[in-house]
Amino acid sequence: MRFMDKLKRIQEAHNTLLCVGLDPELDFLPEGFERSHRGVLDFNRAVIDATSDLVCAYKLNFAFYEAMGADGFNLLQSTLELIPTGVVTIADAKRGDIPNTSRMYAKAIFEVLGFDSVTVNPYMGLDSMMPFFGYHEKGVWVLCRTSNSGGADIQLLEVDDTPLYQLVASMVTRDNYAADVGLVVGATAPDELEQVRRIAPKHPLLIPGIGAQGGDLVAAVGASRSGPVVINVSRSIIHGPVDGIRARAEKLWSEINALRAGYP
Ligand code: NUP
Repeated sequence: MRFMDKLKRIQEAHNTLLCVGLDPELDFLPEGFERSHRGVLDFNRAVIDATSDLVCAYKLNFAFYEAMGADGFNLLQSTLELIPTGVVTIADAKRGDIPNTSRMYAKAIFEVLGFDSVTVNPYMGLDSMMPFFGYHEKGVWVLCRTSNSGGADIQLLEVDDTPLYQLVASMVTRDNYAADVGLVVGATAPDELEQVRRIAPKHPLLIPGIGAQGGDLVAAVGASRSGPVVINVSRSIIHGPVDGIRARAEKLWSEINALRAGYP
């Protein structure tokens, strides 16, 4: 099944655009969880058990796992095993290198770990992303306009009067690839989100920045009117008392769906 078919199917089945970010930090594990890789796995299990019917995807940011050393790599694998079949998995690894090296990155993430999709960094150009784009049945999310304030330092620079993030959006969406290609656009940049939608009306967008980063939920959900959208929320769901995880996820699920219900 193509990546986009898997995403569409789960979004319809669970009536959701929500993706929960599994970004566990030892220091933020709720009470009752051991401060160890075993405790992190128990925590990820608790998050998945509490939210799997509310989400279309889980996004695992590699930084939080790599910071745990060798245990972290095993945790990526064992967490993936806990995610129900049908729910999309996103490796937020922001990869990209010379083609020979990117091939190994892609192999590790798609074949060894078995993720459905990965985030890639376009800074090294199209050939650095092609090894990822070559995978049938996988998804690739290209960083376009990131949610951090420093993203503007580079992404808003203009080349012949066009901001770089718009050139990235045009460059990666003008052709079809074996993999399904989407763009990462932060909810903290609602104007740019609109511009990206203008350039790529039908391409999937991965939208982080809701909650802890103060992003604009109305703009994020609005982007779903023309094409698929996945809205990631990490800290504002997974931080806090463990028995509140479901309620926090449900609140966002409801807010997102209330906005969608208002569209003609
Ligand atoms: O532009 C981006 N902004 C962003 O926050 C691209 C990302 N991949 N992320 C990631 O999304 C970030 O690294 C973290 O894993 C998640 C947002 O987390 P939170 O702010 O919801 O806790």
